[in-house]
Amino acid sequence: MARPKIALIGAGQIGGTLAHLAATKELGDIVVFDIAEGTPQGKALDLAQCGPVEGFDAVLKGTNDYADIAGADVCIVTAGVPRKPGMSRDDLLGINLKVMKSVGEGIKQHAPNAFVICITNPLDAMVWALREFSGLPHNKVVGMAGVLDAARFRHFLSVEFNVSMRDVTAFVLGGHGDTMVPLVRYSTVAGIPLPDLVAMGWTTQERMDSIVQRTRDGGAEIVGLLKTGSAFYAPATSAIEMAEAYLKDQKRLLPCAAYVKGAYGLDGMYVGVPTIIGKDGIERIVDIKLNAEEQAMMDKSIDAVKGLVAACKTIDPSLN
Ligand code: A3D
Repeated sequence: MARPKIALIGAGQIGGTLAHLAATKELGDIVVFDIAEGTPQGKALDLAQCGPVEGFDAVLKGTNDYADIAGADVCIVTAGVPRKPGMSRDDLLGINLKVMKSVGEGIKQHAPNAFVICITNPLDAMVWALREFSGLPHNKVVGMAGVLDAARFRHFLSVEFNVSMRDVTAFVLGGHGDTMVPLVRYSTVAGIPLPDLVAMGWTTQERMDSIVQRTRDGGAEIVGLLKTGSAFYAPATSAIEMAEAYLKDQKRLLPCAAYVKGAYGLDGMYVGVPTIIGKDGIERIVDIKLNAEEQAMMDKSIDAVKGLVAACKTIDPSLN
């Protein structure tokens, strides 16, 4: 049986890390596409030369030609620009919207059956635009944000409690921005909800609140440290978890920016919600019950995403 084909659109910091992870996990053969000449070719060759040492079998190819992504099973999109210190994700909207147009058209022409994972920011608006430009079914186009935001939350919690990260589960919903919604009530240590752990004296409400805020600011904290770009290791590993769930039909329950129509009272928009990912892409949206406070945070986040989508439509009237 032929190996799956994974196309990585964007060969920058995240794209290169995605290629390395996909190769070492032997998820398939990998094509790395970028408009920068030489960058995808150089990264693919460098990574291919890891093969003999790491012992993986994967063909890696770098290209500037969309025709090379033909027939891809999975496309992961990081093309665009990342933010610099002082910038918000929303500041990237104008430039990255144009990038989504060319990427969407490339995927539509050459890989219309792929499961597409968008990482480019501002995430919820860009995955929506990418879906519009590509015309692929909504269940096959999804944004990566919740897995990363939840991973950040889980990391901070495991350090706070001094327990293994493997035993910490967390949910972060809503848009991937300052209004994201870390759900304390649905986050646990081995099934014990965080509010119970506060009541048990494992931490204080004040410290819990500051961890929630640090999670919301998780991306900015890394941008502030790196100064020249944004996080790339954890974003890449998060997207690979989603790609693997699709390729291996794992039916993973992962928070993703998915197209929601009906659930959460929404009338058709992309936003972070719990989803099941398997061989059909987004197979189910999990409509969990929110209390009044959580719903208010979710509503605020939804409004922020709607504002970004409206801005996209103003910049590119063809999206109306
Ligand atoms: P970077 O290292 O700059 O790589 C981006 C690559 O895109 C560069 O190699 C560019 O040459 C390439 N590119 C630009 N325009 C095009 C085009 N039209 N077609 C193909 N390739 C193009 O950035 P990065 O890898 O660090 O980040 C990529 C994106 O991910 C940015 O928009 C970030 O803001 C975003 N990001 C999202 C998250 C989420 O959690 C959603 C986290 C971190 C970064």
